Amino acid sequence: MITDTELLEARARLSAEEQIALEDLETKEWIESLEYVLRSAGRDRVVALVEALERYAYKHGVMVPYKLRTPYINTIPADHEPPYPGDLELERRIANILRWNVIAIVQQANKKAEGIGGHISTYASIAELMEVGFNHFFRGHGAGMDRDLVFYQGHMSPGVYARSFLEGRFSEDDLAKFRRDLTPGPGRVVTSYPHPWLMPDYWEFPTVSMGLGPIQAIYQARFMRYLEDRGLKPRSSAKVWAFLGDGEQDEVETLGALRVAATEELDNLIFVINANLQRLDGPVRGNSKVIQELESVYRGNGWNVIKVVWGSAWDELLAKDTEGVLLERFEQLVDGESQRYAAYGAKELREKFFNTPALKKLIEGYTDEDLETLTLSRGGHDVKKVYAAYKAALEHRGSPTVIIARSVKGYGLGPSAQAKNIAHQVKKLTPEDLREARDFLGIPVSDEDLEKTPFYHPGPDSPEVRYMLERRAALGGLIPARKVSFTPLNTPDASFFEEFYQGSGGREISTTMAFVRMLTKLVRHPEVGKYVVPIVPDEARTFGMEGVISSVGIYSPKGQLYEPVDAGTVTVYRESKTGQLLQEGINEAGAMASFIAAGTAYAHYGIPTIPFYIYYSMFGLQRVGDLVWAAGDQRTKGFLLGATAGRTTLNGEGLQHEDGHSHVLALPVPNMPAYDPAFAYELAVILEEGLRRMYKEGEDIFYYIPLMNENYPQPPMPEPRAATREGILRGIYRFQESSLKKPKARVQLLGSGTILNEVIEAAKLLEGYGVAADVWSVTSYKALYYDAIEAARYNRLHPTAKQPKKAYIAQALEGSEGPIIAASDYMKALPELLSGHLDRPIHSLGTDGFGRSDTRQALRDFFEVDRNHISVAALYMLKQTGKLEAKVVAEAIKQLGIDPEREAPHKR
Ligand SMILES: Cc1ncc(C[n+]2csc(CCOP(=O)(O)OP(=O)(O)O)c2C)c(N)n1
Ligand SMILES: [Mg+2]
Repeated sequence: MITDTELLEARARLSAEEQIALEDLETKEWIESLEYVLRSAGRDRVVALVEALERYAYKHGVMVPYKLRTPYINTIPADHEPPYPGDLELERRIANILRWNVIAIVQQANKKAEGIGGHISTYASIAELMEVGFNHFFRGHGAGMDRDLVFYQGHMSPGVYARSFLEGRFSEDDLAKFRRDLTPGPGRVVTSYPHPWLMPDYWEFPTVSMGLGPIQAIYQARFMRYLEDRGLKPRSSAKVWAFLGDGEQDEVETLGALRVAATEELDNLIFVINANLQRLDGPVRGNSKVIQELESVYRGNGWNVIKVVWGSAWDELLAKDTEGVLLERFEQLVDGESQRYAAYGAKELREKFFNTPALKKLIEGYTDEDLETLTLSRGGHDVKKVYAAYKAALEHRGSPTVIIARSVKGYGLGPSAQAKNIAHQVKKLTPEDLREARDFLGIPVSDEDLEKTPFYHPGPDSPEVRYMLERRAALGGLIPARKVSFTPLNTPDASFFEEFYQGSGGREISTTMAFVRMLTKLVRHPEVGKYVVPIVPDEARTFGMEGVISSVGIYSPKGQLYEPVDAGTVTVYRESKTGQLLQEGINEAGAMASFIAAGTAYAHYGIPTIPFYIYYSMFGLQRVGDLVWAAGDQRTKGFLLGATAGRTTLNGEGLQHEDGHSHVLALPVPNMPAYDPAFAYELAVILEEGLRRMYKEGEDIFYYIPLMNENYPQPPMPEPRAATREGILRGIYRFQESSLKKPKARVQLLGSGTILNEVIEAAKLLEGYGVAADVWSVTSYKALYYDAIEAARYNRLHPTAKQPKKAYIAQALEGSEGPIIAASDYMKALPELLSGHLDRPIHSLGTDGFGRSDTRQALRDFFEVDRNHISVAALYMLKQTGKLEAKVVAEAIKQLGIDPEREAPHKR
């Protein structure tokens, strides 16, 4: 037999021409073989063969370069397109009427109020992508659990309003209220962007902060599966559709969770990227092709990618291109160049795109008009191509699909805006552009009326409107629509939490441990238990929650395909298809998106799941603050638990871990109560009340509660319980009153969280100075602050009121004696918030500055929140109010070993 070496040598002896001829012959034979297989056995067999070849090559040391990019043409060739089920001409007219009304909405709004803003160009580019969905795919509420969830690209909201107008849901008065939320008069609130907070019967998902839509859509699709796998919801064919910008793809939140969607095999998820090649300032990738880049990113992450690059006008040229010259030219094209063709039209396309004899030959006989059509013939504006892609996405199984559709930013808006870099910012069209747009869109508005840019409605009996309504009726009703059918839960009452009200009987436990015990109890609650969704970002062990993992199991759609290494132990790492806990890995943004999905399931499915997201407090509000804001906007319910909180309470981890500011970051979110509980009974009261308010009363709020890892005996709830309970919930109650007989002076000490223990110790120290100190637990500066500013506001606006309102903090401290000193493990700004609402100043101690690693004692000394500093602060305030001599304070500073010349902690 001939050896490998002999074979190699024989081939090497051939002349150059002979070698080329041989290679041509080989290629031809292989392609013919493949062609035979394709024709006789179909596409799947071709894939299997090519894969087998690749495996063979790899085994013999040949690395076939892995390609994530396919040619710059449509994924679905023209001859594979399904027949179009709709009325092409009617749909074209509808899309153009909608485009016109978007111009009218924004133009009118800006004429009435300069600078009110709004966007025209985004919708102009996405109209067909949306319309194919509205007319043929998106299932509304009538479809029950098969209803699709749609994330609308934020900046195209005027197009959705325009549709509601044609459908008869919105009147002209409504459209005239666009971006005028506060303007009285007829018309409903029509917000700038999708805001469920302001339009709770309409929008479901806030998407306008770029990147938050995509990550939320992924976790929404995942949570849909979770509900189905756990048997809380019937299995359905529902899809999550997310319409996204190509510029938006640059956000880390957009790309960061793509892998999750693929590993979880979310074939109920469809992304549609409106690749108009532009963002706000200019081209997204002027020097290359954003579609090709995104294709590789999504393919690399395991997604099914469908490119919709070219419109039907190019089909004829592609069919003629037997030599592949057009394909080659497509590869050379960059987006900046593409954009110019859409902006400058036929002449430039003829000269610059068809720039070789072979290419010019392809367009022989093409008129300028034909070429003009080519410039705008992009996949994203061709409903037949879009339909084919959506249908393929719907039928695809095993992974999520992304459709990347090429469009023109400002399509149809006239020469000043269409595909120009300023397109995104255009609010008003010039009179010439308006005329061009009207003609291009075919809107019957006279020249005289053009200036007013009137809304155009073809009439309720017009073929267009009848068609739209029929299509929507067939698909389950008009959308967007947020319809909440809330069934109140019988949430656990005080008796459920009784053990926590009794204290730990001297046993030293942390509030984290108390919480874990409460959670463990809650998941077993007969009514509420199954709705509890514990969420952790790979931190369960940090918080002592490993027992929860084994008892409720980690959700995995695959179950557990291996025997866990700790099988047989009580804290086994148990994964299960019906697992209740969401283990999100090191991914706070993803976990927050899960929190939102779980906390809004009451609205989307009528299933009141209760998320408890337990995370490292430092990596919460400051890490995912924008998602928290979006959670508020979309009326999320649930509990955010910032564990290992407190700048000096988490002691060994240093400045990147020690959180002393989340409570300040919690202030801005209006519907998020924030508490800083010191004791287990406080936490129990807050949880009980939170469950009641959210899941029994149906309030759209969610809670922020830090948990601490410092162990100490948990005291019983002070009597009378009702009063303590009210104080805990409203933000302050007296924990203990000094029993010092005949004190020289009296002070009021306010403490929060673990620092309350230091305050209690300070009260003892102060007795040594003859000072009586009453101790208060402040559970929520946020609650006290908002109550106080509300009272102040009432009084300001009701100057003649017989009964001025008094802030709760003032009521609580009324009649108490002496200066007020407040200490917490958070920034000093929190107690300062209350200063103006009391008859006395508050002296505030807190943990401003970068943290350090050391013992709790050392840290509390460093940040000046320990018992010694609290005592000195109390003595100083007594000196300030003339109750003590300055030298007593100076002596105490010395006695307590405090260095007064030390630099302030926030400067160190
Ligand atoms: C997080 C965030 N950053 C910035 C913006 C401001 N912004 C609004 S639209 C836009 C450009 C959007 O481009 P693209 O995603 O391509 O959408 P298009 O309008 O082109 O469809 C920017 C930067 C925002 N809304 N959100
Ligand atoms: Mg764009």
